[in-house]
Amino acid sequence: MAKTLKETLADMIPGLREERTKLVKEHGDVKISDVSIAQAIGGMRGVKAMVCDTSVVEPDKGLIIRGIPLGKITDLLPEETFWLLITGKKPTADELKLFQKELKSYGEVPKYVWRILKAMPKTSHPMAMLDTAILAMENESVFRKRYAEGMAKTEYWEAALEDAMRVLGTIHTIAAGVYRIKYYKGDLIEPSKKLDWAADYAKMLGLPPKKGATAKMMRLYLMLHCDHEGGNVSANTCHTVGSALSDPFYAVSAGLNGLAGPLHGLANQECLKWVLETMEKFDGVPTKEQIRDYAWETLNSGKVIPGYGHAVLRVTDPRYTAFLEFGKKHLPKDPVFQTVNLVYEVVPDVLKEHGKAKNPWPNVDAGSGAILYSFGLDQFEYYTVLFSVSRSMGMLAQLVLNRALGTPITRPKSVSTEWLWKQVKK
Ligand code: HAX
Repeated sequence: MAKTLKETLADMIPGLREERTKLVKEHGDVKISDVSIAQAIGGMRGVKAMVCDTSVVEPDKGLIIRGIPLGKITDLLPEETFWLLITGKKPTADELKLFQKELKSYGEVPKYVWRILKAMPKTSHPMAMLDTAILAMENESVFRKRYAEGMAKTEYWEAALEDAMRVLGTIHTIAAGVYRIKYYKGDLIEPSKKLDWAADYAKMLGLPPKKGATAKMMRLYLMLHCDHEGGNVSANTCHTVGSALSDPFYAVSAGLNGLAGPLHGLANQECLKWVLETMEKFDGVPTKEQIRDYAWETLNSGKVIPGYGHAVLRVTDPRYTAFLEFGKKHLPKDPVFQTVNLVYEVVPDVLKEHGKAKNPWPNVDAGSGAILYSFGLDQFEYYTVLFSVSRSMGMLAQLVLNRALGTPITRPKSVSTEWLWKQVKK
């Protein structure tokens, strides 16, 4: 008989704990990184000082989930992806079915969450609404209650998993509610008892089904944004907050606040805006020469070209490639998608000539907005909410594993500028 996620994790965790203890006891002194002044000042870029097993990002390959390059698993459902992230294996058909059923049993959004969202100013950013809702739901935290009752350290992961299931089971419903409340789309749409996570989200947003293509787009979108190893702003923030044993509602809400930044998740809203501005300026699909001119105009005015560059990647993001393939299949004649394609042909050379960006290639955000736009999601500032629904999977998988492994509170050492000068003079 198929095992639940909790049973599967319970089988895995003793081995993982043993491995971690062995690494620290027998090899704890092995050096894995040096830190330069440039790195200490420059956002710790490249410093290896945390462990994350859910996925890795190779500069020359992109996202690899549990040893599998992203390009090979883009057909996984988000639920299968979450299972893979947290357990390291794809679920069997029976495990998937059981997990989907279980996830639905955590799907109730408390009424006070809707009241809070409806009371927020209509000018609130949808990310502020989503993050507030998740934080408000902290009231439901099993982790917090059990901690107050004196739960043993070895049980932290079980309570964290309970909360993780509650966040995952409700975040798509809350996100859809944010959309409908914020953009006056009418009454909230109830979750379905049958649809998978992504298809249900698309339905609750109220998007037209387009003969099943909308559900396919949403599955792909939610799969592709699921995780990006541990050091990015949202994952790292969630990790740090969770390491203080703040429960998963606090930690995920905090991580999502980081995702709301324009250099991180908000870039997808900025990116489509840039593409549409180009189209508006040149009255339709621009020529390559016109895109080149506009790219230089953007750079010369001291702005970045959104959707291009990355802190780790040094090749075209495989997530961008997956969107490109989807677009070629489903939207070949869409003018916005055609413009995105042209931008890809022009901007890397412009950025190379500009000479600043270490990576002139597109990241995930360069193409995702065009796809969402053509499926009727024309509220750009909402795009990061979709990203958040997906990224909650990675943050939660990492968090549950960290509680299972007893990862201690994060506390790197900071140094003063004066101390840096002393090192320079030594
Ligand atoms: N356009 C113009 N300049 C760029 C650039 C771009 N797309 N990407 C990097 N640069 C510039 C940087 O601003 C920096 O300039 P300064 O030295 O004047 O500060 C210089 O090139 C070196 O930066 P880098 O080392 O190549 O890049 P960072 O690791 O510092 O930053 C960013 C990575 C993704 C933030 C950066 O490439 C950027 O701002 N890109 C545009 C915004 C974007 O697409 N963000 C989404 C990233 C994906 C993501 O996390 N999504 O959630």
